[in-house]
Amino acid sequence: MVEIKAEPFPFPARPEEMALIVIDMQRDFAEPGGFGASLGNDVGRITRIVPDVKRLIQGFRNAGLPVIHTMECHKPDLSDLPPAKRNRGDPSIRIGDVGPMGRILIAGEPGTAIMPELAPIAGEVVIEKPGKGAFYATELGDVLKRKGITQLVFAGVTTEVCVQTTMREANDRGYECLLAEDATESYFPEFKEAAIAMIRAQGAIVGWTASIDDILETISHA
Ligand code: TIU
Repeated sequence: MVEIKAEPFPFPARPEEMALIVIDMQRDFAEPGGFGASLGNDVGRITRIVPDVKRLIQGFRNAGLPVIHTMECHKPDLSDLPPAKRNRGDPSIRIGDVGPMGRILIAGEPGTAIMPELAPIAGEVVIEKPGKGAFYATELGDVLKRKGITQLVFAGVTTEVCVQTTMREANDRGYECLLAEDATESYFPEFKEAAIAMIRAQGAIVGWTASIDDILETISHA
């Protein structure tokens, strides 16, 4: 066992049982004309963390540890899109509608793709998920079991929506969860800060948080 410097106390790492989960680094959340922008958000906040997420992914690849990517997306016939999700709020265009990057959040459309800088490489698992959490209605649990993974490092967007939801799902399933603070972002800085605080409060009630450098320092020497 090795330790990663983390909050609220060191993370007891078992690198051989660890995977990186990169949540939803898709064009739809980061580029004008996509889903994030349709909800009225400043997508520039997301684009800014791309080099940091890339560094974390590269560190896991260099250490020979699995990188798993997720994508929030729906089937072209919308059969996995509950009306309650499609009809939520007052977006400028809805999930399934045609936007400048193709149909919003639909599998296979250009805007739904993972950003090219962070694209999965051969052999990396990509989980397509219809919900905010990556365990709901996906094969993620089976994939992790098959690989013998018990510890998850999290990156991606947005901190308080898909990242936090997936961390809570994972925590309830018995995984030890560590959030890379500088490899996640929200459209709302105050929500990112609050999500980090609530994850590690009460003695890591949902999980730990750490910097990319401290995570890579430990796994590169493991
Ligand atoms: N809107 C928002 O903050 N997030 C999402 O809709 N999905 C993810 O977080 N991936």
